[in-house]
Amino acid sequence: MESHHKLLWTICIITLILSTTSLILLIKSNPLNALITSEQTSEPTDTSHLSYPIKSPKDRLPLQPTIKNNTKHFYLEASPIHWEYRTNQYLVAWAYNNQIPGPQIRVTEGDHVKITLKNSLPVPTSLHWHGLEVPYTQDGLPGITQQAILPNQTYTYDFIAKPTGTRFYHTHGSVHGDEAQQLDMGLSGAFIIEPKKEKQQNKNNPITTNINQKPYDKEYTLLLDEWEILPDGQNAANPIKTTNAKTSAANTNTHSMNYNLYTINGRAFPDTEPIVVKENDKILLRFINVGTSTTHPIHIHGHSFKIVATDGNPVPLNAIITKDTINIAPGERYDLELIANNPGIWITHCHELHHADAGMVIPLIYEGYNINLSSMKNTNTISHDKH
Ligand SMILES: [Cu+2]
Repeated sequence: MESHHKLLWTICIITLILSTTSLILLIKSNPLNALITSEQTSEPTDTSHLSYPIKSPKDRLPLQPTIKNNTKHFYLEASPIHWEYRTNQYLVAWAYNNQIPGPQIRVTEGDHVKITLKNSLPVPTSLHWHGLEVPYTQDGLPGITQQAILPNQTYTYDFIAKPTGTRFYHTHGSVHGDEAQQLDMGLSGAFIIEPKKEKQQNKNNPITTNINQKPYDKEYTLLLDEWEILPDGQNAANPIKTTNAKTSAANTNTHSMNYNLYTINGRAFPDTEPIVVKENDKILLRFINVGTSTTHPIHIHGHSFKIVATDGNPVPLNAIITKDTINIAPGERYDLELIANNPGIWITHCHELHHADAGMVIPLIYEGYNINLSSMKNTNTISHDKH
């Protein structure tokens, strides 16, 4: 009987040593682990105290227009939500159609576009078309080109979409002086205008035919944003603090631009949705800085890229330069062409490394290498359990 117990103990100890060793090896073998915070977990969290609808990337829906009389009509609704910027980590955001960033609007140059915004926010708001050449009456400036859209009101914008390129839409506030506050709550989204068919065949347009005339295999639109989360978990930009806050900051403007969370497409590392490529793919990366205050030097590991468009406009072929880091200021867009010629697992991140540490990192993964991403998530959970 005693020898049976001894055998069991020996098996237990050997199993423990083996599993600990393999765990250490797993952690060491993954270069991304240095950037992972230990409090991440995929276990369910008690979210009963959250007062707004809880939304995450799985709630994203592509924005499809209603097409009538040759007009593409898009519908947006702005409303408060709890956005899951990391697994089980939430912030109060003001969102278009319950998602951060707002849904991408994608049309062809010359399209007649109508966009109806329903304001379900607690404050008046507006919608501005950044980089689009719209009539000034459609520019969305409250107090200048229109009255702010009051809560529960709708407003329809109407214009011809031009010019081709990476553009975006964002709130312009309710009055002069609250644009930054509203934008810092998350009210922005990409507006991509594709070239007309005849322009697509224009050999001098690097966005469409680019350097060696090979079309892009895949494209990603990446919105960079910044957030200030207070110690009690409130979004500092929120003028209306939730009533169940741990501190009584109700209706106090605590917005001080001490950003401490940086997201790519509404998600913070390690839960940013990765860029997935295939070897030899030609990739178009459309970066848009939708933040209000901070320039991000975006760096891609293991690759160089060509800047093929600035603020949506094609760079002439003889002016295209090659870099691996690029400063992207608030409101700016850069279209980068990347040739997937170095298979493996990489990251793209802000090289203001405090921003990277606070979320602005996105994996760049070649197909066939996904296994390391799941081990990253597993290790993450394990490190929480040990904590
Ligand atoms: Cu940055």
